[in-house]
Amino acid sequence: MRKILTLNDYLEGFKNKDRTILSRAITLVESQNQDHQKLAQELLQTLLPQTGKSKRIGISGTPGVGKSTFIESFGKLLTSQNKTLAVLAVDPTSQVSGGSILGDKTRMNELAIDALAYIRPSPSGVTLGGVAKRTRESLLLCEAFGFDYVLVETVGVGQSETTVAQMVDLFVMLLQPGAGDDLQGIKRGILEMVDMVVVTKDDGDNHPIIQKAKHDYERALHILRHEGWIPPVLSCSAVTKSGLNEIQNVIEAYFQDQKELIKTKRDQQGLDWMWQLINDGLKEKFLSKITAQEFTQTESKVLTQDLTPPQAAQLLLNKY
Ligand SMILES: Nc1nc2c(ncn2[C@@H]2O[C@H](COP(=O)(O)OP(=O)(O)OP(=O)(O)O)[C@@H](O)[C@H]2O)c(=O)[nH]1
Ligand SMILES: [Mg+2]
Repeated sequence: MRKILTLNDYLEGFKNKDRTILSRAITLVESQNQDHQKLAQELLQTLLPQTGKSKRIGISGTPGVGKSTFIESFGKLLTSQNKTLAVLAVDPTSQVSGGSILGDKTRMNELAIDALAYIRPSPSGVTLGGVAKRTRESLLLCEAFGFDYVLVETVGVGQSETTVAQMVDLFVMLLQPGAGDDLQGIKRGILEMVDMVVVTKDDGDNHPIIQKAKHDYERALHILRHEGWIPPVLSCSAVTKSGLNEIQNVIEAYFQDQKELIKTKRDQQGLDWMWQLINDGLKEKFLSKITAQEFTQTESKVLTQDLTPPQAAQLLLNKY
């Protein structure tokens, strides 16, 4: 059995830059066990003053668009400049497909053994809501550990994009025209969230399609976002590595020049997080006050029209 770690063990491990301790701290915040949760909160509280210094970048896109390969190439570019990075994955589908974690392992081969990089696959067996909560906390742990960058990879399915957009400074959408990512196919809500678009796989015969798609995306973003930061549209090949330097330059310029925007974003994200936790906590308390039977009975009355939905809701809320 592994030794049970105390708060001090964790803090000591963080001070000594011990990766094993970081991994165990993330496991601690992912744990459902109440004692673990209590210790995790104490740890986060103690480490809080050391957080906030990383560049938080979200990487999203449909399955197979090239997220992991991009992170591998971009990550290697960063580490070649002696910069450190942590990679977290938010992937609610991986439990179903089972493929992505394996995929990530094989596609981040070099980064996985790079001493300046740290890769943490998705937590398994938790719902998206749970993943979100844990990823936020894992992100803070990585910051406290001192990584220059924290990259969060998420597959662009359902709510996960919004979830990640709400915890990063720069939300990057990877797109692959010709594989379903034509302008018409992209949800408007997503274009409203992105801070940067990267067209992937700009190699081989793809170049002409990609040039055209870039113009389309640019035009769409200009129509949608005409003030403040207008998301740039770039392209790269994670295989030939072309375009990666330019992407890095744009990213660095964003962090350099948009400090105020990033501060506003982080402030808002902090408040949203607090309210999210209040909502979750209230709901949990409310649900614990009412029995399953009371719920079923009230639901039946709504179905038989003995109660209107507002009456039913009021009846249950009154019990709280
Ligand atoms: N030609 C070319 N192929 C690429 C490039 N980037 C990724 N690929 C290929 O595209 C496929 C999917 O790449 P991944 O990096 O696993 O994509 P992903 O978005 O992480 O996929 P999921 O994690 O499953 O959602 C792999 O076969 C890669 O080799 C690129 O820049 N050029
Ligand atoms: Mg992947």
